[in-house]
Amino acid sequence: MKKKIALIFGVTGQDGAYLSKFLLKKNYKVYGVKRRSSIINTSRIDDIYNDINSKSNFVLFYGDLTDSSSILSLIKKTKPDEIYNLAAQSHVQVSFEVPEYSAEVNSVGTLRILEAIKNLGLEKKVKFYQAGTSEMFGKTKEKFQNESTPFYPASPYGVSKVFAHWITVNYREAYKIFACNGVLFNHESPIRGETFVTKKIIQGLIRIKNGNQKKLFLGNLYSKRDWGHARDYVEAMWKMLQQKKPADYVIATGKTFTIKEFVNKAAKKIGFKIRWVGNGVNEKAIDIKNKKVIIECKKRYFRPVEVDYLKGNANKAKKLLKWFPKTSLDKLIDEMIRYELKFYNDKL
Ligand code: NAP
Ligand code: F7E
Repeated sequence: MKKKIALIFGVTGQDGAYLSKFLLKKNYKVYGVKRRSSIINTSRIDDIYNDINSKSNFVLFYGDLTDSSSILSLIKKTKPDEIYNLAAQSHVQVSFEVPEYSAEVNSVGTLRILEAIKNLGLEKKVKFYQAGTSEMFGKTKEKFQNESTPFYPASPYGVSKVFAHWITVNYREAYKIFACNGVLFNHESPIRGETFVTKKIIQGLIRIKNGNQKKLFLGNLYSKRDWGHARDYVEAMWKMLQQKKPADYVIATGKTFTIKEFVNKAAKKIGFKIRWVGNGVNEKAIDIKNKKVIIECKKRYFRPVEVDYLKGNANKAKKLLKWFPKTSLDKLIDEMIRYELKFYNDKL
């Protein structure tokens, strides 16, 4: 049987790495698009990347979502059955500092891929996945967010993804492209980017424990997030593209925790006994054993507008995709800690 071909934009990111490995296991030929950077940016996929072997099922090309010509020529060259758009300026706080670039990549970049599919006449052949986000719900007041919850984005990142969501729906309706939006809630893993809060907390606490760092500086401890595992979530992306009809799906665990609860769980597992003192930006955590302050809040990590509360309802995905989250927050934290400890000869 002919191998299915997938083209992944954002292949060097957390989800790109998990999705590539998932699709290779399913016997796909996977083409990935990486952008040029001044240092090598393939660390998450080095274990599957072999640019010497011309028969490899995993091949990388240079390209960029700000560059229509590269998008068009890569789709033409690779002739994919499925395109996954995971590429983005994905950091919410950074999007306040580079709002125009975030829109250029996240919004117009998505449009560029859809236009390329249309202009190459591939509307009937290619299936398209768009990486949507719970950040689109932003300041919502709904207790659970699902596919019918109105969007109220609260950052340039969230707003840029709302455009990407609706342009995907629009090209599905106008040109009958098999295009799906996955509205994914936060998902983490050992290879999560180091400036996202879960990785920052675990890496910081382990460094403190090993004497390589004195303090961890955080922002708002009271926002709540619905955290799952990236490995579980890439399976949902693939499942969306295997359905008879294209549709949009919320992917979430249905459980939510504050950042402080995450810190408390991680600190305990790493072997700290901590006591919180103070309020707001003056809140601190003290290591009870040696009375040292190990966590402080810093104004610079608070956002101009915060998304306070996210909790997803993935019933549609459970029913139609038979998708279920497999990893609890505790298991996720354990896995992230185990991975981090490898850099310290497993010492705590
Ligand atoms: P990530 O780790 O930040 O990866 C983003 C990827 O996009 C990287 O490969 C990055 O390349 C690439 N990229 C950035 N700008 C680009 C450009 N101009 N042209 C081409 N590629 C570009 O993000 P992730 O956590 O894997 O998330 C994957 C997607 O899901 C993103 O679209 C994100 O917005 C969305 N999402 C993520 C979550 C989550 O909790 N993780 C939840 C909902 C939605 P470099 O490696 O060179 O930086
Ligand atoms: O922040 C608070 C921060 O940056 C989570 C992206 O993948 O998920 C991610 O966006 C919460 C926020 O993720 C720090 O204020 C406190 O309330 O880990 P984060 P995010 O903003 O939820 C969504 C679904 C995406 O789509 C995005 O691409 O933690 N927080 N102190 C902090 N956050 C960070 N980064 N750093 C801190 O020091």
